[in-house]
Amino acid sequence: MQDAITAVINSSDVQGKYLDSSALDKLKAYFATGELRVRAATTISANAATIVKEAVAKSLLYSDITRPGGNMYTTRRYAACIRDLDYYLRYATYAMLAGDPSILDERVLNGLKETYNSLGVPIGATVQAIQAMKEVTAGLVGPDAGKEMGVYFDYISSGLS
Ligand SMILES: CCC1=C(C)/C(=C/C2=NC(=C\c3[nH]c(/C=C4\NC(=O)[C@H](C)[C@H]4CC)c(C)c3CCC(=O)O)/C(CCC(=O)O)=C2C)NC1=O
Repeated sequence: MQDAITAVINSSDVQGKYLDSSALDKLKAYFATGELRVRAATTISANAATIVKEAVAKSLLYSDITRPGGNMYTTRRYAACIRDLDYYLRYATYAMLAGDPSILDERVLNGLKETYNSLGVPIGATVQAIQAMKEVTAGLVGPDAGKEMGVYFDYISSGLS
């Protein structure tokens, strides 16, 4: 896993240089948003179950997916879906705190599409639910932190697509 600081340092180290002004600007931007990130993470962790529930209500409930024959039908599969959404929310929050998406590649997206395809989990509907979490989260944490979280929800969505 990488974060905004190690990303900048690693790329300077590869070139055997001190941080140049663009690297320093990236660090400054990251440090300047530190408080925002920590506050957003606190709000998200206190409201995680609500975020998932509202996102499901916005995107999946009362669709064919929750009816007999749908992939969320049966309590076991419904619970697996909710659990997956909670994973996405938690890992997007980690990535937002780190200011870097690498944790998503390593711990979430690696092999996920293949798993979904082999189980018949619909990817389009999953992406819709992730996008619904993005909206619900932005509503809770405000536009600036919401935009930052949006980067990582979108990263998961495009990694799945
Ligand atoms: C932390 C990283 C991580 C991820 C991301 C993860 C995902 C993940 N989701 C799974 C299943 C599943 N995922 C879903 C999800 C859904 N079905 C729908 O129709 C909805 C659109 C969607 C929810 C948004 C369902 C229903 C299953 C169970 C499928 C089955 O067993 O038939 C499985 C198969 C094993 C299991 O059932 O636990 C994995 C590995 N596991 C991990 O360890």
